[in-house]
Amino acid sequence: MVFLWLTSAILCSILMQIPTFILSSFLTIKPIMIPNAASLHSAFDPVMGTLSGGSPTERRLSDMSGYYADTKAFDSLLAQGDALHYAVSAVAPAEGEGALHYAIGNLLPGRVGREYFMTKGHFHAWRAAGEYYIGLSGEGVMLLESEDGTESLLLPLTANAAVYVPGYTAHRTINTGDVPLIYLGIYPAQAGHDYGAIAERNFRHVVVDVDGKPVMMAREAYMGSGMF
Ligand code: M6P
Ligand code: ZN
Repeated sequence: MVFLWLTSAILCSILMQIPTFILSSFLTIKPIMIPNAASLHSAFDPVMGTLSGGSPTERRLSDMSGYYADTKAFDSLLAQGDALHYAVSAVAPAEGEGALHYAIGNLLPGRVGREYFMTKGHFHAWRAAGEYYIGLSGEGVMLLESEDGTESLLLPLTANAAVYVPGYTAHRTINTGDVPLIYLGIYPAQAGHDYGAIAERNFRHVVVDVDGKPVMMAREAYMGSGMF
């Protein structure tokens, strides 16, 4: 009796699986693709600004030609040597819609004239893409500018602070401290970098040292101020 009951229970459960089996063989059910496990984990050093498995990009002072307002100060600094200005190490574990990439940035301290050392700054090629910046160490600010250049915003980027960069917004990182500014940027894989507009017209504002404090000032006002 028990044997009969067991056999019919097993038969029933096999029969119940059949429709699912047939269905799944006809429907293309996308398997969950887990990329190479090693690329899913990376360790970063919040003070050294390194990231395991990242692909590195280095910007030297000469790469910043045309970005700083005080060209005399820029030329005399460059004459002392083409030093490393900032380094970025990016991890791209997956591509396509929904995927995220991230990078650690290490921006050295210093000034060109009164302007603090900064990144080139960019829009995203896919304009709607936003980005999170997370400060790890050092002291800095993020300069944000709307696409039409009419709105600017300066936000602190320090350890334990996050800055959200909305889509359609140019963003530049600026080191206002005395030690390297280390931060993470997390962005959609499809964001892309568009440097063209900034290389051509730059940000409308500069961030300059006034009595030891960072001040955001209209570029034209700074140029005509006699401050350099
Ligand atoms: C962050 C991220 C990177 C970016 C880097 C340097 O780490 O936003 O995508 O490349 O900062 O900024 P930029 O590309 O403007 O030189
Ligand atoms: Zn970005």
